[in-house]
Amino acid sequence: DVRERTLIAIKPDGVQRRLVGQIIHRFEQRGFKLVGLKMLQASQDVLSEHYCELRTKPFYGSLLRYMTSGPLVVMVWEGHNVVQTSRTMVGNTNPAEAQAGTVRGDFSIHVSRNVVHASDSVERAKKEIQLWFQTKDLLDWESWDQT
Ligand code: DAT
Ligand code: MG
Repeated sequence: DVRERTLIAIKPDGVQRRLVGQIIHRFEQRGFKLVGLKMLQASQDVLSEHYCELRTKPFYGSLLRYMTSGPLVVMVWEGHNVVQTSRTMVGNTNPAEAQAGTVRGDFSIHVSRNVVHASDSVERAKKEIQLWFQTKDLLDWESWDQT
């Protein structure tokens, strides 16, 4: 499905460390299409919905403190198999196990500061995109190379 979409978020450490451009560059270079982008300070409400499946984890409190510690850059990327390919590009949740060449493998060392979020399934991606974006803020633009 060439219209598949995923949610990618650059976490506060990624913004602090000036990695925004490099991360966006990797998705553009791979060939995905940017259809939504914004910088924001996340609210507890949105984050507790975003990470609802982790509510009972021991690290949940510190995860929410980290995610609200500074601005995020939240994006929607579109293209064939974008959910799965993005997960590969982002790398293992634990940077110690993330391959070199992945975002986490190249830019991070600890699971609690792993630079970037990527939706883990097409279903979750749909929910996350709805949670972070209004439909009107997602642009359905046509690539020149497809006309
Ligand atoms: P991912 O972000 O790769 O989808 P996840 O959904 O399992 O991973 O967890 C969400 C985030 O929670 C993860 O990016 C960092 C944090 N996290 C996960 N496991 C953790 C752990 N054992 N200790 C601290 N933070 C953790
Ligand atoms: Mg996840």
